Amino acid sequence: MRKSYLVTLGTILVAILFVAATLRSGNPPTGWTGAGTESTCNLCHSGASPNSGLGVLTFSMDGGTANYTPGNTHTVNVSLTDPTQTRFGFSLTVLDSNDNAVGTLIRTDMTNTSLASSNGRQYMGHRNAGSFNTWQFDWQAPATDVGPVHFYVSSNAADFNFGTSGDTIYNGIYTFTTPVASEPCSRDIFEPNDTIAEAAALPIIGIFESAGICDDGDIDWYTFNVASAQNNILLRLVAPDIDLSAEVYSPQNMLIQSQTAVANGEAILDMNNLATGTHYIKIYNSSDASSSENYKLFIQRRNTPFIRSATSIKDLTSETSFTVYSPSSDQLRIKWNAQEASSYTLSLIDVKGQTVLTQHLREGKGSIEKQLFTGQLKAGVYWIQLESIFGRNVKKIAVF
Ligand SMILES: [Ca+2]
Ligand SMILES: [Ca+2]
Repeated sequence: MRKSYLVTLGTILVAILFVAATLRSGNPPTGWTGAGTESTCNLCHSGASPNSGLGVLTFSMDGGTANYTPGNTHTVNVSLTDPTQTRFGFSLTVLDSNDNAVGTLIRTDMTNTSLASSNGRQYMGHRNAGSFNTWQFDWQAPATDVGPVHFYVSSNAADFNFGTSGDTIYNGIYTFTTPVASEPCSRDIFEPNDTIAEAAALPIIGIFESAGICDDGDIDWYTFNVASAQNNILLRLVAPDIDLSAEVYSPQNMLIQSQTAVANGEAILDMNNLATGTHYIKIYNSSDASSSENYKLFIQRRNTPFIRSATSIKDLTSETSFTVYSPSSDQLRIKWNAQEASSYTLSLIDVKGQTVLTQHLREGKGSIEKQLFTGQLKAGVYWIQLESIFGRNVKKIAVF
């Protein structure tokens, strides 16, 4: 009977003591939405880099439209979740493409939202920040079509420790246009962008809904810039009807990654540790069908690498982060917490790279614990590997 001991745990859990931090417990200050030359909440609230946490900022108008109607009043929903934080707040303003305020923001929830004006701009925000994290208000569109309008949102998930550290900021830009229902290309605000020389610049974060591929062989090129910080980029292409493909090229025009969003699906391109400089995105029709298609582009950046997810944009690196302990001399127990149901392969690999034990698992979400019996193994160093569609994690052990 061999005894097994844990020699090193690939990841040492470090208890990080966030010393401080709550967000503006009353109402948010104005002028911090990221619109135009504004900074975001991150200038004062420190902690993780913006958009780098486990949280999700969501934004919708009228339940998910990409369009506004001149003169109409639209209902806007903003929500922010972050499983690691307890207090939530946001600030938002609306500008046209010339950075001029556009339309009218209207409070409809006097308990949970606040409205302020400064320098000719309106700011909708939280009121008396607390655990409340889903806000609703109205926006009346201008009387005439003013082209694309952009909602700039900076939100804060805070740890409620009465300071500005330990908070995570989530920023987003959400663009809407007037509807032109029948022809995708006539509502494509980025055209002409048919060649790489005509590529349209995308902000590094946000959702872009006003784009389409036409049935005349249209190709859409975009650029985005990568800085030395937050050089992990996730691009998501959603195409409801026909197969569209996305390709991403480096500043040297080398293909980095390509994915196809099959009909009624999406493609996720996770690109980590990118070089600094201007990168290029190409969107084109990769199906046999000659048809037009509206699509959505989501782009996000952060400091920590993205691990590909088949289902959604969120940090799933923790999906395969496990702990190991040895309750008796001949067994190891492996524990992890699954955010979603998934298939796993749990393996024990020897120093020659040979897999000596394998378990194929199908698990629901929640806390999972599995055991490996090591009594028959030769003494030596082994690696435990837990792999799923979300990623892979390895820890080294020794069997004596
Ligand atoms: Ca187009
Ligand atoms: Ca085009």
